[in-house]
Amino acid sequence: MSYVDEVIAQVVEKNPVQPEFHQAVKEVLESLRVVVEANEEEFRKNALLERLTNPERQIMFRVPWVDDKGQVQVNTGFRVQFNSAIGPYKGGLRFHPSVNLGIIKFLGFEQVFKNSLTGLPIGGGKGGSDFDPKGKSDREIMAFCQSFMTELYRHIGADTDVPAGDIGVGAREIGYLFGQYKRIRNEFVGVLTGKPREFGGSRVRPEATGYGTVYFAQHMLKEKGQDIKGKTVAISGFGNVAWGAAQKLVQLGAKLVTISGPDGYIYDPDGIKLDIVKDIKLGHRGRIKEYAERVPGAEYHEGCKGVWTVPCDIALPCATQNEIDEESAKALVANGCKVVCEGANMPSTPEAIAVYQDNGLLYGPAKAANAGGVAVSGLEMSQNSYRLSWTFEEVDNKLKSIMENIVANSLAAAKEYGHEGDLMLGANAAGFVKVANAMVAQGVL
Ligand code: NDP
Ligand code: 2IT
Repeated sequence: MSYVDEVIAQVVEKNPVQPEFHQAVKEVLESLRVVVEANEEEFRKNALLERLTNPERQIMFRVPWVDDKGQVQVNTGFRVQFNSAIGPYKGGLRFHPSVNLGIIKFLGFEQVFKNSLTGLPIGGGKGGSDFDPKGKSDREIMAFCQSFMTELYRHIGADTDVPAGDIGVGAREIGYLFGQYKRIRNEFVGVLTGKPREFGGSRVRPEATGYGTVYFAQHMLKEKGQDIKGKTVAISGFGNVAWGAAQKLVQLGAKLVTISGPDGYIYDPDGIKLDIVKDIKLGHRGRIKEYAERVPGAEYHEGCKGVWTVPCDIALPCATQNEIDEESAKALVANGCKVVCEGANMPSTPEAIAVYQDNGLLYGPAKAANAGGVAVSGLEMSQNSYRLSWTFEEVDNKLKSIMENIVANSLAAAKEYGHEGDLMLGANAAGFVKVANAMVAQGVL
């Protein structure tokens, strides 16, 4: 059996009931086959793939908190410190009822390669809780965040592990988490990123993931001599990433025709009006259905998968994992879609990716295309260390060049390993090689 297949089999056997983690490992290792084969003896001797797929540390803890009725609630907290070969662990926190150890491990594993691709000195980690922020009062969110940090603080630090946001964790949650860390440690340091601007947050961080995904799509198209201007785009989600992407698309002259939530989607064939979206989203944290009630000609449809059945040139999945399956991928192709660029983490199933490949779509894989968020988090860490704050233009220009470099480095790696134009293989290879070299250089850890 080849080394790659041996390690995949071990991961499946040793990590039962973690299908998302298996999926992420299989995708990376299978596309790294050519790289591994070229160095098989050295990698095997160093047990490099076994070490790469085993987190350095996995922390699980109880999070008790009191709800508005005086009832004690109990959730589970997670932090998986996956790999620190090239820098302190870095990655978001997800608060969503679906969170379990396997989901956090898939996200942490992806984060290792993504962070390497940014070119910044950051290792990979991820955390979160099965806490559901939906429908909770501000006080309940604060109580939960304070309890969560009362355990997490002992495992993190500005030079050890620097969490940020992900699904269900935005500036409000980061604020409460930061406050509690500062109170317990009596230290004002850059231990979290995605902070509000008033206490060390970087400009552009709220928009960074979405902006970065659109910059990535723009560079992919440019490589093919095409412009994003005038293209029709379908987006899923209605959160941090979708909102950043929507704003940048409209600025660049693309036509955005959808947004979506877990229950349904909006289709506005005349182009989504961002001022209305902003009012619903930021004005009163409302539901997307309201958009169709306010905009003549816009339609609301039940079911989140339908968003992939509208005619479009470009699809930007920005909601969650495995949101595009084989059927949705085929629907995209049938309706003329030529580009899929992933804002969410692992939004396409392996079968969907095969459909993109078989039909010659331009495919920007998540760990490359959504790296803009963590990249600006890395820039926030630098600004916090320097105790200064860069302008919007400075950060945005750095983000643009990081995304451009990721496209260029991934294409170069794809070419080096004989798969010209394959951004998935190229991104996995480029991200992996740096981490692998650092691990070997640091000895048996
Ligand atoms: P948010 O919580 O801000 O937004 C998530 C959005 O997706 C919400 O609108 C949510 O709706 C919607 N959603 C959740 N589940 C589904 C579903 N099954 N179908 C359709 N819509 C759904 O999270 P983010 O925008 O931060 O994260 C979105 C994705 O991007 C995730 O995969 C995340 O891991 C990834 N990502 C995030 C980064 C960041 O910087 N925040 C960086 C890189 C990747 P509702 O609120 O109604 O549940
Ligand atoms: O998936 C991701 O890259 C994030 N949620 C952002 C992580 C970060 O540390 O900014």
